Amino acid sequence: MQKSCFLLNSLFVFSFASLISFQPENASAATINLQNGTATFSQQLFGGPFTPAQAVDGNFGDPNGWAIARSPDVQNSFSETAVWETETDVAAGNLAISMHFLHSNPGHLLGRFRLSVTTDDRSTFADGLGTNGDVTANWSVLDNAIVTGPSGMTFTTLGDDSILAGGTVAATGTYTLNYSTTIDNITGLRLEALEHPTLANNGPGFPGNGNFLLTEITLDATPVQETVPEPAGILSLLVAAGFGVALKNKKRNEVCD
Ligand SMILES: [Ca+2]
Ligand SMILES: [Ca+2]
Ligand SMILES: [Ca+2]
Repeated sequence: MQKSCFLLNSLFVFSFASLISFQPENASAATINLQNGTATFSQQLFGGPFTPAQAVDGNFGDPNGWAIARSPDVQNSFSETAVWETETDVAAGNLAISMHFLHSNPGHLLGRFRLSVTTDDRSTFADGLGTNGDVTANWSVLDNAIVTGPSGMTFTTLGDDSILAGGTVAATGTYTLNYSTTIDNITGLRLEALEHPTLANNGPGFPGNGNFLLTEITLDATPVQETVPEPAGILSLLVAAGFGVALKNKKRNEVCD
């Protein structure tokens, strides 16, 4: 009887150790390449074009990126949208999206913007055109952003989950948006540059003409792995259940004393 009790206790300890060892862990972050940059409008003036393709070309030099000024006279800029495909499907989990504004003409940062993702087939959006491109897809707005940016700048989330930047506008800088999403198999990313009455000429950027220069946008994803126990974990559960039955028998029969 002592021997069988030892065996049961050993199995019990083993089963819990197995359960602990198979607890889910977050995978490490991976950089997801973005491709086929497409926009409603890309700036042609002042040495352009400045396209969303240049915002994912890995070139952090200047000037190189996406900008939206429309005229040298009126110098106006309006709400514009850029989209990119993810090179590979992105699993549900944590998304860190960084927008780098590195133009030598200071203050060319975005004032108001919103980020979204889609799981649509890549062939149905992002045709690579810098102007009048296909930005239409089933977009899901990302929310509850944790934002970091240049020292002295503030970030306020508005009712439509767009983000309004403010405070002391930096000469150059990077905004990093951290999101947690349950959306799985993400195929695309959308950036809406949005006007707002508190910005010069309504924005969307901080300069007097509402322009900005998005030098580069990057996506780092950390998938959250599923919490389903692996086979060894399931076996442990069964062993533990068996031990429970044995414990009941022990109490009834006092076989382990
Ligand atoms: Ca670039
Ligand atoms: Ca404007
Ligand atoms: Ca496409």
